[in-house]
Amino acid sequence: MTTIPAERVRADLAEKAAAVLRHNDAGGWTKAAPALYPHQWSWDSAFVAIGWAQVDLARAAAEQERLFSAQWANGMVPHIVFDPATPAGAYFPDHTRWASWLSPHAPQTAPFTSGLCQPPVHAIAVERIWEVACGRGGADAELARAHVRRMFPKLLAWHRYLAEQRDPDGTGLVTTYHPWEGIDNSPRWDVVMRRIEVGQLPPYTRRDTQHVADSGQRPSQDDYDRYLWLVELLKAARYDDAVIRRDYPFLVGDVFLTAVLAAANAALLRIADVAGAPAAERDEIERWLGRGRAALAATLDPETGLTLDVDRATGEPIRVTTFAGVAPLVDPGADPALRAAALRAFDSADLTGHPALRWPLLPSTGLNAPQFQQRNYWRGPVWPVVNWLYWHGLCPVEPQRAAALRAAALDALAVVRFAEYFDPITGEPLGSHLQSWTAAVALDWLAPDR
Ligand code: 2M8
Repeated sequence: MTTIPAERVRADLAEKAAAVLRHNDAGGWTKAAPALYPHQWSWDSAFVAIGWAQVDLARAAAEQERLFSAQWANGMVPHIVFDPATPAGAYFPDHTRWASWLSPHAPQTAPFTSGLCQPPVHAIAVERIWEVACGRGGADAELARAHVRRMFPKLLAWHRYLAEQRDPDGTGLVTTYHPWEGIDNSPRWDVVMRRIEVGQLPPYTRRDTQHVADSGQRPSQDDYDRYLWLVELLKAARYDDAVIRRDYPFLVGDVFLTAVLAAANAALLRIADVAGAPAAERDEIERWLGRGRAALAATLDPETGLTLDVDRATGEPIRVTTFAGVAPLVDPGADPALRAAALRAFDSADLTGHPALRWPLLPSTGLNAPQFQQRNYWRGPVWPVVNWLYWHGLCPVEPQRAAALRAAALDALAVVRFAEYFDPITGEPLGSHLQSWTAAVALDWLAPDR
């Protein structure tokens, strides 16, 4: 038997990853997946821009600018920008179900959006585009400089929305309104979801289970009813943050969102010079950053070393082992003692050190957790993009660990290719097999400067 040299495998992977982005390219923006997710998703598009930077820098910039063209007037970047050309019924819930125009802040003409947001990876992507362009110099650097300048005020408004509307008391811990704000059916939400009583729900037909035939890989019907009931409540509140904060059943102080925002604020500070940002704006970002880091430290459970989300209704920490428990690793500037605790949990048999793992990667839910389900979406499988975020955070402070994580991820991707997520034990690819953000992080991991 002949073995294919690792270099050839990687060159082939990069070529195929670029082909996935081209395949999912809708012209200036990229479908998160061709059939399952035929619109532009917020955090997907940030990763996608990082991937495009390896293929076509102008296209990377366009990806972000298209997403932000639908930014709400209050700074929120919506979690979906719906493609007016995609036939109604291709994805559910569509823009009519969201009716985001009920908010005076939302776009009142197409392309319409959803009424939620997702983790703010966007500044991290702008910084990466800038870095790649600087490595190339010339016209690429000029293009990226203009991109940074255009994006900076939009990113600032976006982070300000999160700092002020999702954390009005200035505690630093940012609040999530809905599982669809990124980590869909994670067991992190179980305790809050169980409390939700579904009222008169307009009838609906799920589309996701038509694309992913094995419904065991997707959220349950009970979950789906609750997701949609929350959307009805958000519409009744006209997506007004003040109303939502007062009277709404899903409010979680989210450690992962908080850590991503900290990393994104640090990235925003690093590109502030390129953008020519005034001192007052830098001070504002510094304040958000300090608050976020302090809040993360306050969520540490000393017994397990995990940072824990907070159920806002009861003020209680949510005890479950998921990747969010090691969220401080996403932010290289996290408090060193906090990082040390997170590293111990990261290496433990609860997470990357479990002997049954096919590759030592971070699973969405810890393998020893009672909620762990190896093929069910965010309840067990490995998500390559999540591993990219942790790898990115580890690079400056734990270079050896970061190198090991990247190597394991590339070994995995050589097998699972561009699956949305995969079984952490068998390595079976799951969900969509042409997921844009998986292709994008593959391209970045394979970049010459990585
Ligand atoms: C998943 O979420 C969407 C709803 O937004 C869905 O299940 O239909 C999540 O994995 C989310 O994090 C991701 O951004 C989206 C598109 O890939 O799919």
